[in-house]
Amino acid sequence: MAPETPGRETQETLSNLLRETRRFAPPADLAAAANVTADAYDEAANDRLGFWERAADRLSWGQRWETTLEWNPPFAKWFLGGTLNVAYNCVDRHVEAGRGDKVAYYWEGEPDGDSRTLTYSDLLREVGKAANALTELGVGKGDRVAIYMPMIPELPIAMLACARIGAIHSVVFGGFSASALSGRIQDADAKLVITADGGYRRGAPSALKPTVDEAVALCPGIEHVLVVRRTGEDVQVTDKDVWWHDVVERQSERHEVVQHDAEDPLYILYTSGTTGKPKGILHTTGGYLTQVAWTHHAVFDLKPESDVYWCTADIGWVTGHSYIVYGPLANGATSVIYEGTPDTPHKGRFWEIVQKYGVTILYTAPTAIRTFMKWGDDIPAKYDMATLRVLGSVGEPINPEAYVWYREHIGGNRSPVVDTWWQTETGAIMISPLPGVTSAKPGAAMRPLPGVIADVVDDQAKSVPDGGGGFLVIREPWPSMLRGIWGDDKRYTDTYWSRFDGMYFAGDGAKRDQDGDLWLLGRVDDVMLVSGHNISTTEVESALVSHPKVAEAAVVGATDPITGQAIVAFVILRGSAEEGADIAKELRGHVSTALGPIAKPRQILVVPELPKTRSGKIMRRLLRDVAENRSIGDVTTLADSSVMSLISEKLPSASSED
Ligand code: 6R9
Repeated sequence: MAPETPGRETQETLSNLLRETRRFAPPADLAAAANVTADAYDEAANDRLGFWERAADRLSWGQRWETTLEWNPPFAKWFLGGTLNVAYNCVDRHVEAGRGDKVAYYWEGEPDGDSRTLTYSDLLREVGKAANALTELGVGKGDRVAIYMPMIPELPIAMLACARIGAIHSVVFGGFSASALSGRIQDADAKLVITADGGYRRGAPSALKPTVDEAVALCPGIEHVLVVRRTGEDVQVTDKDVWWHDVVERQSERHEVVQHDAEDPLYILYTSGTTGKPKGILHTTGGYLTQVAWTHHAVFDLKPESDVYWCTADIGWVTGHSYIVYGPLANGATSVIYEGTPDTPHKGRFWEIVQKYGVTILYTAPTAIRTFMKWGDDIPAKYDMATLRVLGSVGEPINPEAYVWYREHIGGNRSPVVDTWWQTETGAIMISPLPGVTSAKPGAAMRPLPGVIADVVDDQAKSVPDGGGGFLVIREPWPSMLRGIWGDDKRYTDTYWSRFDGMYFAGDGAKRDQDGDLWLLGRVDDVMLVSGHNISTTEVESALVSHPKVAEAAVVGATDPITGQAIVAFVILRGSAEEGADIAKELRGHVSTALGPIAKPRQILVVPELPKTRSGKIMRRLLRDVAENRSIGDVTTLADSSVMSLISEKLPSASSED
């Protein structure tokens, strides 16, 4: 039986307010040459496991598997009996096939002119040396290695070296604090940390090593700290430290490939979720690589011979693991990696990089897109971006208006946008249009990919009909699914598999429209209950962003004596918009027209910034504290903790009257 969620059982499921009629069909030339056609849906529907077997056959296996799937809910094993090496699949096999001179990464540092090009042959040598160095440092199969690095080539090299020898990496985003880092090192019981003296952020060196020193002081299990010299700034050297340029550079470039079992762990990646201790999400080898490689090939229509692909995420997040490192390299892609921020040294930096490398596929996040909208259309207009042919979005629901802006101002109205829904836990993209198949709707993730069985259910676990809203679930195991939470099977079962019997519950709300297409509506923890209606934050935010003066919006439900909860909206205006006295009235009227009076915010506050996690997701929990005049809760996961005081200052001017 599903546990109770107080207050929700008797309520209607998510209201479905937004009406969107725009459609964008795939470009004819892209459709004609697409890697994946509509047949894939039929193939997978007829024989789901056979479909994933064919996807697995895109990889090179030492020994082919015997059992495709062993499912003891909620524990799945894929491709049992099979052996493979992830690093071999990502690097060696491309060199062996004569593509050693092909560029794997164009790396662009933040300081102007700082760039490096690594071919697949270069990568093979670097990964071989790093794998030999890890062995010399006493790291073996199954050992955990914490990686805390800036966005430099040594980061994917370190990950691949771990994968090569079967060590389990745990990449910790370089913006996390010493206590976050030490907690993750301790939870995984890592024996080595790989780091750098620092990286470049917003035009200046930003040190990492002091944070590592502070963390390692609390972690007696750490035997060595392997340090890349990136900025050349002075660092304190401890007796555990070894320099990358000493230990790695003197190693042999040759490292014999060893095969690992398909279910051997590949990595742990911590995700904090909304509350509680971070969860160490565990991914394994064969199923993970199968699904990241296939989805990267299918969703981005990657042509390794001609495409230049750029995912702007940080490798410290799952998006970087799956779609900067493992997926693109398994497919032999040429990718761009950029070290810095989009506004350094100027706000056209991304578009300058697109122009410089002739980027053809761009994968970024709605938070970045809305920031570019705020900065103004004139900035991307200065650059030649005619090479772009597919655009992707990930991380949050993309508001229809942001989608249309991205399509028009970045994609020149010619490139399809794929809105890709997935999670750290799912490992790979689960719901997304296919660029050569789907007539996409702005703001919709559309359909589960072939081989993925997703559904929207009500609180009784029944599928909602077309036009209904509810909880997004996955009904069948998928190859790249998490295999558990590191060291805590019970938490794994409780967190993901207990809300609905036999289904994976992702924590997101969704609706299925009249055509059966899926729209993500945000985390269910954020859903607002207004006069008995469950209203999604995403829909109200999208209505606000569709107003020409609004660049970004976050809405929350605040306790209200009459309606139970009332909607409070925080908005950032576009660069060109004036904050007139009547803006709140104007926007309330706009939402009321777009969605209906039930969704009209009680209050609208114009703010300079919104609180975001370091991966760019809006933290509505903190805005609820502001809206309910409470003292503001835990801000440790905020990217910029000063944002909350900027927002609180705005509060007295909040107007709630028409
Ligand atoms: C890949 C990633 C997962 C959560 C997920 C959902 C939100 C991600 C989305 C999306 C709507 C999309 N999310 N992609 N919501 N549309 N296309 O972001 O992983 O950091 O674990 O976050 O992000 O709420 O549950 P992760």
